[in-house]
Amino acid sequence: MAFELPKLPYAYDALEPHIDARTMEIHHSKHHNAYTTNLNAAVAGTDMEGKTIENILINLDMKNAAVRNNGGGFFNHNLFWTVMSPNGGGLPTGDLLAAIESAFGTFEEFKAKFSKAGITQFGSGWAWLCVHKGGKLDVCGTPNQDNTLMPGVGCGGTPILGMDVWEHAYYLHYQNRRPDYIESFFSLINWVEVSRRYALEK
Ligand code: MN3
Repeated sequence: MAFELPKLPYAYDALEPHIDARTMEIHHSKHHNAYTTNLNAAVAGTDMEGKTIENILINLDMKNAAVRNNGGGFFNHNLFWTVMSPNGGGLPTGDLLAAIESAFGTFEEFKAKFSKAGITQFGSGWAWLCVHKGGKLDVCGTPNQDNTLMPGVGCGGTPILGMDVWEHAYYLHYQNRRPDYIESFFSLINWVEVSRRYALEK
């Protein structure tokens, strides 16, 4: 069973004005599609074929550049689309908000730390909110398509919120203004979905 490009849970123009429709269309139909196609080619005929993407990444040989880059790209974008919503933004609630306040002090301190991870990631990469077994939260940044499921990458744990800071995620609308894109991302975060993932992984 090959990996498949997931459908977006909303239209390409649904996240405007924060992320423009053209960026979304290219990002999903070209970039994410290419990671998916290349991942399928990279695992074909190996003992990774037929395994879940999580299983592949957790057990990854980091020297396998094709699976590292394309498996990371496949997983990361699958997560990215679901943690944004046209009805997103605002504050998390319940257990997730309590865990954020426990780990970072306040929501605003979490926002500052997560934003800084994205702003200071040199070149292409991601910012993550991760949960360790037991429920403790962590924030980190990773380069390229790496993520914290991979051995020895970032803060470890399972990512429940990911923010793409590759230029392809924002350049058409924001050009070099990555901090403005990051501020807008907070208007899109689907805290219902992030909370659902937190409850599954904690
Ligand atoms: Mn991307």
